[in-house]
Amino acid sequence: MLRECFYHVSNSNWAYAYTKEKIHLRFRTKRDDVTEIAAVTGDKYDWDRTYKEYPMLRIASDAYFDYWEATVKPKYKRLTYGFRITAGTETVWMVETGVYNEQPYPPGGYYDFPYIHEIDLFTAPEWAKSAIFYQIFPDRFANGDLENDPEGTEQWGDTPTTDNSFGGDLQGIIDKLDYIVNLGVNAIYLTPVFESPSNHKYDTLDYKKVDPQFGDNAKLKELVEACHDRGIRVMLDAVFNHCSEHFALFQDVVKKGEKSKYADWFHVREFPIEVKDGIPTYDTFGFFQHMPKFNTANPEVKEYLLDVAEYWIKEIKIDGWRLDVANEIDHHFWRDFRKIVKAANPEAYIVGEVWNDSLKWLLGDQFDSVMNYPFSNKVLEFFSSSYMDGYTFANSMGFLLMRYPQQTNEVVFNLLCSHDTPRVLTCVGEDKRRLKLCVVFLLTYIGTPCIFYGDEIGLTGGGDPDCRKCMVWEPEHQDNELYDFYKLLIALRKDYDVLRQGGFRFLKADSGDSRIIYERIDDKMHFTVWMNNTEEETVLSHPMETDDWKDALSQEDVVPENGMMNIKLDPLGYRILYRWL
Ligand code: ARE
Ligand code: CA
Repeated sequence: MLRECFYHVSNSNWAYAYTKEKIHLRFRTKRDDVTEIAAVTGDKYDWDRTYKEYPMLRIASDAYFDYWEATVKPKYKRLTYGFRITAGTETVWMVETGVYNEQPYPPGGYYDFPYIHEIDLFTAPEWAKSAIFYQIFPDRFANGDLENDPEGTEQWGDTPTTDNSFGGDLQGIIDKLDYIVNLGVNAIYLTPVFESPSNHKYDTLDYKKVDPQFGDNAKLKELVEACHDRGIRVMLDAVFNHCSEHFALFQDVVKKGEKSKYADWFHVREFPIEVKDGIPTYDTFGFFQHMPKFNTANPEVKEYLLDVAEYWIKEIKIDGWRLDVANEIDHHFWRDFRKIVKAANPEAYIVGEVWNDSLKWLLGDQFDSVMNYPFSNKVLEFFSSSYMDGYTFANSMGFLLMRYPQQTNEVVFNLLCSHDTPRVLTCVGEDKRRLKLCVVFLLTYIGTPCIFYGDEIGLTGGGDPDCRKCMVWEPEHQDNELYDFYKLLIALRKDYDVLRQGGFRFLKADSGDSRIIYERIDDKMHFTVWMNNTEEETVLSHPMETDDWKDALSQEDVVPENGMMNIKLDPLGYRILYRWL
């Protein structure tokens, strides 16, 4: 056994309370090295009377490691524990003080989960586990009111640039709600809508005022109410890392320098405020002088922005916040943000925009979720060509799943693309068969999926701003077959809880083979998804004991032969089978 690969840390994503009664314990070993692990547990105040062993299941693997998990239910909310690890005839024990050939005398030196406090529990909003989001960039979705079109509004459908506008607005979204409902999504995420001089509104002028080119505060309230009437939740975009350089309080600092009472609202390196050799004398988002960075550690700034966060929840009952550049704001701010937001709406969904490993924000005291770009990158890499094999893809997914507590994995914001990235159809070389494989995976995987507006009717686009083309509304220019495919898969996910909450496992993910099979399973249903990520027709086979399988899209019976299910797949084809348990 390679003891150097053993890994566990208490009170982290390796040991956390999943509910007020249950603790998830995770352990890492070298891949294919260990045959059995048991969590040996007890209450340190009366070990003998409370001793209990829990076999651990191997729940994921990546290129180097196997990951094991056990769900432990301590009788008295306290848990002291260690691990007994076996490979063949060799058995060792690992506790907090180290690895031993004999079981250390408990409980001294064992790991400790001191007490499950319900108030500390990380619970994500229940509705987010069943949400299917649709992301809208308001200027480009639908123009419902020509009166509010800004000066120089372009012809709808012309080429987007970093600066031009097309007149999209909130009335346009209201007008298209039937389209959104018909697609089947049950939540929308709007990029910023508050007053700002840009077309993307990520440089805010007024945090409590809807931008006039999108409408007004009453219109936003009307949109949210219209969405709620249709069972659609609404998440807005909170831009608290920075504001516009024309934001009045920043301008006060520009004018008065250190004498301004807002001088400490920003990170000014040098007064007077100016731009020297292209670099502002104050901190900004990136190096964009038009986006001065807030000093969110300043209590006045925190109070101002948290008031904004609370205002829109209380005022128009929004259902969540997506947090722009979330990783560059301090943790104190986000801890207070969560308290204020959850007090205003305990079911509010908090999604941080963090492109990297986000564990520090996902331990229950800050975000519920993050935009899962690492997921997008791997899904696009695997399905955009056939060079990555299933083994490598499965390893990537396993590695990502083990990053976060299960509570986050169940509501992590899974996307294929966004307003910041090239569109999925462009990433897969405009091959709609590959696009469909990405979408099947997105909509049958763990987490909360989000579809970027227009993907469903075949919009293409490279990086920003090309990914922000105007939505196409003429039916003759929409890919209706693709729309129906999205609608079908969205309905499938909505119809079957196992696709949202069930266990996940790869059944086939081999080296040198891009064809995969994976399953979703719970105590009622079993789904298997078969994917041929190659350009050749194939037959995928996997042992299946029972013969009551159906095709989830056609409902036709699919029967194994002599205990072997043989599924014929077209090039870049897929099939989804299911059975009731
Ligand atoms: C646009 C163009 C720029 C151009 C600029 C001129 O993209 O090339 O120079 O206009 O003004 C908003 C607008 C953008 C605009 C930008 C700057 O939407 O159109 O740029 O403001 O004015 C990193 C951050 C992440 C950030 C992305 C863009 O970590 O938070 O960069 N995303 C948010 C929003 C954006 C928004 C802003 C931030 C600013 O979603 O839409 O941009 O409020 C790697 C790194 C990531 C990096 C990512 C993308 O993966 O790990 O950290 O994200 O690449 O670059
Ligand atoms: Ca308009």
